Amino acid sequence: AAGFDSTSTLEFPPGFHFGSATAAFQIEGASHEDGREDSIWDAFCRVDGAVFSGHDGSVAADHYHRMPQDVALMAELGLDTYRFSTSWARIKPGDRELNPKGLDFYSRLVDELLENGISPWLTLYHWDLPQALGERGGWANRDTAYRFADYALEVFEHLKDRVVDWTTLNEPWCSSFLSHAGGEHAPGHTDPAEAVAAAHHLLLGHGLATEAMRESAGREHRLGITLNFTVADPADPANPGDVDAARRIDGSFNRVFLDPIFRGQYPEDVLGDMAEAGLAGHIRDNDLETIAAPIDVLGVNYYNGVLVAAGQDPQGSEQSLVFASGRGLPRRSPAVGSERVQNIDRPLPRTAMGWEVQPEGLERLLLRLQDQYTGPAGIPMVITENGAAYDDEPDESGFVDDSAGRLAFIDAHLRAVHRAMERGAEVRGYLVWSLLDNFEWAFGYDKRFGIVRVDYDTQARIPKASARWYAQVASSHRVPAWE
Ligand code: GBH
Repeated sequence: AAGFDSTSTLEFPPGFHFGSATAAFQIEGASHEDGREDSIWDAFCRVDGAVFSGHDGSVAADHYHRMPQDVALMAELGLDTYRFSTSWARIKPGDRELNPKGLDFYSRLVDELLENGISPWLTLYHWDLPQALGERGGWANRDTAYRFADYALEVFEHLKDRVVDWTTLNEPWCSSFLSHAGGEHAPGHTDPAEAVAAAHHLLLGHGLATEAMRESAGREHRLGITLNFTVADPADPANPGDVDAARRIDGSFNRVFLDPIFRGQYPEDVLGDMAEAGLAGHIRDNDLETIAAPIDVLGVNYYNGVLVAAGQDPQGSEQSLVFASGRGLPRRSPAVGSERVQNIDRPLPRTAMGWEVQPEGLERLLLRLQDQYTGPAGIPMVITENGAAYDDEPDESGFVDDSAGRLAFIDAHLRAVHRAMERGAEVRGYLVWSLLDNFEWAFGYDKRFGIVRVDYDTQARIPKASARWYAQVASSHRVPAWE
C-alpha cells in the first residue's frame, strides 16, 4: 500500500471481532412490500436533482429477497459479526401499529445469522424515518424523539432474546446537520435552526430509547450509539485562526454529540458557536440527564480527516466543507457554527468520494476517545464502519481487483487500529463498510463501497479481492505483511 508501512504481520487478539456492516435502506429494496411504507428517503429520492441520476431504494441490492444467500456469503467469508439496521418504516410504518410482517423479516435474519455462527449487531435507526413522521417535522419536532423510543422498545422486546448488541442511532451528525442544514440528505433542508433542533432531538431520542431498553435488558445486552468522526487539524498550528477553525470543526462534528452523551452537557464553546442557530433553546429540564444514560460501547465510524484554516463565509464558494457532489439542489455548509472555515487540500491519496485517505487520523481519534471519553466511562469501542469507495473495474467475469484501492485502504486502517490498541485504546472489533455495493445515499448506485460486487443487472454477488483478503484476516486474526 503506497505510502503506508505495511511491512509487518499484525496479530489481533482472539476475541477481536471482524465483521461487516450494511443499512436497511441501502440494500433491502422491496420498499413497498409486506406493509412497508415510505420513509423520508423514499420521498427524497423523488425530488428532482436530490439523488444522482434519479436512483432510488426500490430494488437496491434486493437483500429483502436474497437475505439467506447473503448470510451464507458472510459465513463463507468467515465474518463473525454482522451490523445491519432495522427499517422503522417497515416495522412501524407511519407510526401506527407494529407491522408483524416487517418485524418478521428481521427475526428471520437474526435466526439465519445465529444458525451460521454470526453475531447480529442491530442498529435501530440508519436514517429511514417514516415519511409520516417526516411530514410532522421529522427530527426537528421534539415528539419524534418519543416516537423513536417507543419503536426502539418494541423492537427490543421482540428480538432481545437473540440479539445482544444494540445501537440506537447511526451518525446523528448526518441526520441533523447534513440533512437539515447541508441539504445533502433527506429531508434536504438548509436551515441551521432546524439542524440544531434535530441534533438535540436525536440525542434525546437516543437517551430515551437507551433508558427504555435498559429497563427491559438483561446483563448480557450491550447498548450503544454510533457516531461519525471528523478529525480536523489546523493548517498552521502556530496560527490562532487555523487552530480555532479546527476547534470549531471538532465541536460541530464530534463534541456536540460526545459531550452530552459522556458528560451530560454541551461544550460551552459549541453552545456559543451554535447560539445563532439556537441550540440552547431546545434543552429542557432533565434532557441532559436522559441523554447521558450510561452506554456499554461506543460505535466509531471513521472515513477521513480534514486540514482546515480560517476562512471567509463559504456560502456558495468552492472552499467550503460542502461536498462537491455536483447535484442540483440548494446546499449550504452542514458545519453549523463553523461556516468560516476552509478546507485545505493535502497531498494525500483520495477515494472515489474525494475523501483524503488518512489512516493515522483513526489512530489519533481512538487514543483521544479512549483518553477523554470512553476510558473515563469504562467502556470499549468498536469500529462500526470504515471502508472506501473506489472506481471498480470488473473483468469479464465480474471480478474486481481492488488490491491497490479498497484492500490497501482497509489494510492501512486496520494497522492504525492495531497501533492505537498497542497504545491503550480498547477496541473490540472492526466492521467493514460495506459487505455489498449499495445505495450510497445522494450518490445513488454510482459509488461502490462493497467488498463484494453487486451486479445491478443480475443481482449477482461477486467477492472482490478485498473480500478474499478480508476473509483471510478474519480467519487468521492477522493482517499479513504486504508483499
Ligand atoms: C456513513 O456515513 C454512513 O453511515 C453509511 O450509510 C454510508 O454509506 C457510508 O458512510 C459511506 O458514505 O471531509 O468534511 O467533507 C459517512 C459520513 C460524513 C463521512 C462526512 C465523510 C466527510 C466530511 N460521512 N464525511 S468532510
